[in-house]
Amino acid sequence: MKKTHRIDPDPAASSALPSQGRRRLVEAAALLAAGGAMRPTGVAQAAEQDSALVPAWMKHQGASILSPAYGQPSPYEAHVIRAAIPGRPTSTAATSQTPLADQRGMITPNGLVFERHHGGVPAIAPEQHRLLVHGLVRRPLVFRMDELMRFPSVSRIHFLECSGNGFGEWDAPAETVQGTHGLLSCCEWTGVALSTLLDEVGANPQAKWILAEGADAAAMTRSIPIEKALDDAILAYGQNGEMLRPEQGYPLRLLLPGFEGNMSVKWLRRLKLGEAPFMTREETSKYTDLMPDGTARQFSFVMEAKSVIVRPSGGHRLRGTGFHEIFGFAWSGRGKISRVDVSIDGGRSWQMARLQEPLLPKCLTPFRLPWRWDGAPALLQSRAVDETGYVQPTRSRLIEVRGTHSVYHYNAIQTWQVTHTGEVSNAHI
Ligand SMILES: Nc1nc2c(c(=O)[nH]1)N[C@H]1C(S)=C(S)[C@@H](COP(=O)(O)O)O[C@H]1N2
Ligand SMILES: [Mo]
Repeated sequence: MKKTHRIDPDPAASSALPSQGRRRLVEAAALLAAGGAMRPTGVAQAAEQDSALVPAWMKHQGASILSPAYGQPSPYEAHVIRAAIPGRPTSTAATSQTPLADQRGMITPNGLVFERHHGGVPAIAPEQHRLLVHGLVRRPLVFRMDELMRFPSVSRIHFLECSGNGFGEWDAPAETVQGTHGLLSCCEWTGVALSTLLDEVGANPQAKWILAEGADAAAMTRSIPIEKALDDAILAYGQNGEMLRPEQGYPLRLLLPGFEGNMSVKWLRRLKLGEAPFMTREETSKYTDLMPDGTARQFSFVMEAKSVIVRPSGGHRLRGTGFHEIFGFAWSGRGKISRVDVSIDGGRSWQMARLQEPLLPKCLTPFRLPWRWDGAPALLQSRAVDETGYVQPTRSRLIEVRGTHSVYHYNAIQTWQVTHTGEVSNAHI
């Protein structure tokens, strides 16, 4: 019988390990956990009772191929779904949130990507969709989808975050991480670099801004600085290996990596080049940040560095003391994440988490820290640092600078409180 390693839930047992410091101890625990079972009692007996334990599904053929032809998650994962933010005026000017606590790795599956629609999801037949590019260009052009898809293509993995993500955290804390951080996703986007298309139409040197307009009932319009358009903007038609989902802008969306989600205009139908920003509704009365002195901060395009622990998080209950993996995401609209620190004591002391590779710019970066819970109350926090040296602020520091009149761009350190019974909840400290 194969011997399994075990992690003793008794904290005193840790003294049996060589004294290599607490960091090494928890890492050792993690390795042991990877090679063995958390509750080894059942495993030892399993070998002897193997024949009795042969499950029913080994005794007959499983389901056939193509059932269904487009695959679905296991029915046992039916609880992993988007959730609507309650209290919205209509179901079409509305928002649903990504179930981050159940995301396994960097990529958000297409069916779980949060949705933000200002006028519902239009049903667009791709052969009827057109993209008009005009204004300060040498030759204004109208593109069909099949024409756009003949251009050289690019694929890149980027997060997309609504600048309203966490808006409730200014004063009304949500219970789960889906509620606090769920206006966030990360996909591999495929399409044409906007710079390629601008070459084709011949952007006039006076063109400094581009108006992007969506073909939805909201006719979402935003002004994009030309530097961003030429840098890394994508006209995306692909999402995680398939065509865009209708909710994400089928058949064509703008994707502005690292910028507030609102500017990644879905169902993109028009780009107009001009000399100045176009001052649309969504960049004047909305998507501006009211500062403590009553003035408004305009054009806060970039999503600053942020992170959150998703396992464990609000609504979870730790099942017993001993090993638990702390798992979360960090991201920055300015580039790569360079470090994530994790605290289990509300920010008094910090440990460096392991970052998942490859480290990509403007991309969700999963982080992990092995943790041995001794049963004492804990305050779990994560703090992201990006390659520019920007450090994610504490809640009090953010409020000191920004006040509490803002809706958008809340990026404070999140605290999850763990009680001695293992209940996890949102704590504003
Ligand atoms: N045409 C159009 N584009 C849009 C929107 C919209 O309502 N209409 N919502 C914006 C907002 S506020 C966000 S946060 C993102 C959300 O993208 P997603 O629904 O693909 O997650 O799309 C942006 N692009
Ligand atoms: Mo948004």
